[in-house]
Amino acid sequence: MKRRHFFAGAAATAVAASGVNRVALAALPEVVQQTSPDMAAPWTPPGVTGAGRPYQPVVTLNGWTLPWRMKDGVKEFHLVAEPVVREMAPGFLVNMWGYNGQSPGPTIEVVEGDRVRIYVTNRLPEHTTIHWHGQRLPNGMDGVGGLNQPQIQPGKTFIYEFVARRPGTFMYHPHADEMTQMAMGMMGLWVTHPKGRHPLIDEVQRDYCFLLNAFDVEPGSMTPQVNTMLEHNIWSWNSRVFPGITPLVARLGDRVRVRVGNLTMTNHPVHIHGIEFEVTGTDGGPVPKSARWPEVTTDVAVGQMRQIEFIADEPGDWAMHCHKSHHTMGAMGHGVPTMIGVDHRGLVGRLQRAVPGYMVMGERGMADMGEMEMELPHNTFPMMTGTGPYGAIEMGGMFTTLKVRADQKAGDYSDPGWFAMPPGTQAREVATPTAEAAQPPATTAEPATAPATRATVRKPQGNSGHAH
Ligand SMILES: [Cu+2]
Repeated sequence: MKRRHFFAGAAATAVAASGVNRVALAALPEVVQQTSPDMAAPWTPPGVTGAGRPYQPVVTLNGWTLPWRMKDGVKEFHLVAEPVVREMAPGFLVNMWGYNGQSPGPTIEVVEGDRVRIYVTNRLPEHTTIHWHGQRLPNGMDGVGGLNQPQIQPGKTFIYEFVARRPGTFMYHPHADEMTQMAMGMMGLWVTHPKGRHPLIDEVQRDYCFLLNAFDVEPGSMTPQVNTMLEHNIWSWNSRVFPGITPLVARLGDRVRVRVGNLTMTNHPVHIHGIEFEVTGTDGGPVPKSARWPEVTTDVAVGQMRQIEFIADEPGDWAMHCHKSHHTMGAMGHGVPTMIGVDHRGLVGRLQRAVPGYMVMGERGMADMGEMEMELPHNTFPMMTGTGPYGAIEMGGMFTTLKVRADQKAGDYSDPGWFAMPPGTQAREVATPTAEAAQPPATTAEPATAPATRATVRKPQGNSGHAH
């Protein structure tokens, strides 16, 4: 009797604090955890009575969809805010805060018109809340700590409950100590599918989603620095970096949708090779067809979502990346001096006597970094990394591939391997007509005796330079 009173009392207190109705007194939904950073197969709801309307599920890059239970016509979810360890790339582990074992948290997928109840349990060392970015909902469910609700204290569980009123792509993240909690990886995606046919939402064969996020993890350490505003050194998609990001796979001719949300503190021009796409929706809703235009890059500003669509009608392995070249790099500091054109001859031996192991780098550009087997500090990843069928792919961070294949089966998201190019369709070396034309451009700097205003220009044809 005492025991029962105790539990009833505890539940009543939690409910009173959350200000939600009595249905909450029922047992909490099971907490589903995911510890693998592998991309989960699309989650199709169980075919139980009242499971809701069917839809084409999304696939979260290196992520998963949170299962729900149906209770009295309400879809119930249980999110647990907690410390997690995320593998950002093979061998590179970072201490983050996330939800249900991962950062980002699981994707929540519902259908327009669904009544949704989300239990949020706080296992962090400080209070938190969840804001449902972009959703139409009652003001008290909007999740801004202090403004719309009291904070969820450590150890407590709150309930959010509302109807998913409009279809689209949304994000969720704390609105409590945002700087720290988002820098630690607390975020997730929410997809509301349209009920029935929607004039502005086409059916697609593949529907991918991911969040742009960023971390500042000192090489050799495991915990992000949370006060960094712009100089992050880890630029990631769903808390993963190339070569750890799953490729987007499509069958030739598929209509593909990609939903990209930005919860970093700078914009990211997301670029896809080989196809043209249209922005068919934002976090504000579907874009009218008359307002769409073809693009190959779309800038996703801070706090925005861009939903893009294309027909995968060109077979191959197409690069897909943020077009800011520093965002396709690994964890190297930006304090490295530019060494292009600097003549190191005669210097290395002397430097190595003072600094054993000193290495000349960068005097021909930085491409050598992609192939160099440098000894890295513990727990980081190379600045340029990943190997393709033709050598090092000199990228890291926000980079992956779009793999389009004629023989990819419908619903098969597995990596088909590298593209076999039809004979005669690949760039190749040409036999040089003269020895002179094969000369590489000079790399030495101007003579030390030259006046400061003088520059030597050499043309690729091997013509001697002329002065300016
Ligand atoms: Cu970027």
